[in-house]
Amino acid sequence: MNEVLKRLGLQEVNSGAAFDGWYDTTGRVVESVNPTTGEVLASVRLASVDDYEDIIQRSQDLFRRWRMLPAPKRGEIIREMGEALREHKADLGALVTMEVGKLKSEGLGEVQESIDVADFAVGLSRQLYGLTIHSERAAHRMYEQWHPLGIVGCITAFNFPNAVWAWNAMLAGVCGDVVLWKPSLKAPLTAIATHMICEKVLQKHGWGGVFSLIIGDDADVGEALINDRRVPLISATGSTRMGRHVGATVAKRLGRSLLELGGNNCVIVHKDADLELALRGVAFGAMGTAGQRCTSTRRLMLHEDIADQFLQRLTRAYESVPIGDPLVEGSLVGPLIDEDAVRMYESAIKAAQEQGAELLVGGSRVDGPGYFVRPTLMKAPMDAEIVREETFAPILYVSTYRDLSEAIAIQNSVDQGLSSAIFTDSFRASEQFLSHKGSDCGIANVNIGTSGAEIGGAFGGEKDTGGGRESGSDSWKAYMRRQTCTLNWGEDLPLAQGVKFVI
Ligand code: UN1
Repeated sequence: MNEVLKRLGLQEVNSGAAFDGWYDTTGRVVESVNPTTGEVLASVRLASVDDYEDIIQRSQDLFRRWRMLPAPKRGEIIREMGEALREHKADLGALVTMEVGKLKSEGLGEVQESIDVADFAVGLSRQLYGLTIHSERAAHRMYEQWHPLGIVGCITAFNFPNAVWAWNAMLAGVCGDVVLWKPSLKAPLTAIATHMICEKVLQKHGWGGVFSLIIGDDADVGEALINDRRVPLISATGSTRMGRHVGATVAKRLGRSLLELGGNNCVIVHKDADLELALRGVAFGAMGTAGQRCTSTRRLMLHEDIADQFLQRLTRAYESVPIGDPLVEGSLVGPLIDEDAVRMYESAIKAAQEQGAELLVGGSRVDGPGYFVRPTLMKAPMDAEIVREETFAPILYVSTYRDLSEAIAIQNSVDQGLSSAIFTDSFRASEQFLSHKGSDCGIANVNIGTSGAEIGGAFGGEKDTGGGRESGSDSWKAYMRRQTCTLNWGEDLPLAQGVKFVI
């Protein structure tokens, strides 16, 4: 077995369930394949609904104790997790690259994102504060406080197999929740390695199980999780199709869901943009991570005055971008995750052509092992059905505009609402883009591409993106329940709104 996997404690066949130690799982065996080579890295024996049930019961008990540990003390444990992630950054980053095909620097960047959010959560553990509100009644005091919720179910996608769990777990952990992680079956090894690194810290302090792991099929374990009333919050990252099902199921039992779903992110390059900057921003957004970020740039609107010139430069960049093994320095485009993803890439290009798009660069698979495809640039009518969908592949649809309001309207015309960007040196254009009548997305950037957000901001989007916010700012509130408390220190019992009720 590969040295990196060995160093991270992975085995040829790994268990798919953990709560303060591993379960002897009995489900089918799923292989984790390196998308660069098509080789099997290691396997996982999936967990069952019985394993799930056991973890939930133990989590309920553990939660009752964990919530009583003062938040700053929980923060101290999270701080040590950040340290442990730092220690294993090189190996864990390499594993991300091997398992999902991200560039080496992106694999490392992903682990850094987890470290950053751990640091953020440590500070937060001393800032989980509520408001004090003036009461309308004499000798009364009113305030809000925040309590832990309970068990948080965290469902993650393959494309951020480490950081998205950390966004949720580090915050939920300091908030006093326990977290059960159900990772993607396409990236189980990163989940297992991440779990082991953090679990070791928890166990050292006698808190093994605060973060638990269940790797299983959606049809049994996944359904059990989202239907479970003992799990007050389900945080799910993935496709809009998945999120619609999770959201509806959780809503039916009046649970809470935090959804971070598909994007169809647009960059507008205005007539006065710094074209060099725009070129780099669009290239990273559209080709980076082989177009497999929810924040990847999928649509490009060019002002007519600069369109020809910009498109020429972009075409050259697309033609010369190095595609290859993401572990090798210099590669800029790695593989797609699997054969299905390649098929979806191919069928999207075909559909786009049928719907009036013109292929400018790319459009085909790269021969050889692995799931490599050529980054693809297409001139396309922005109202074509395929352009309105999220295809998780490096396909960029381009069109032109004359009037900025028209470009913004097109940018907003899709169902998804995650990320958006404008490149401009005009104060007016930038402010229009950021105004109430501007971008309708959860993320709106100026002179920065659509992907690569920092953890300090709240991350998420509107409409079909699901409305959830994770990571920075006040996203922690999603992991707690709010309580409004009114205290009467007087000798009378006045009723609010002047109501009289004298007995
Ligand atoms: C995702 O693709 O699900 O903003 C998350 C970014 C990253 C997170 C992406 N920080 O591109």
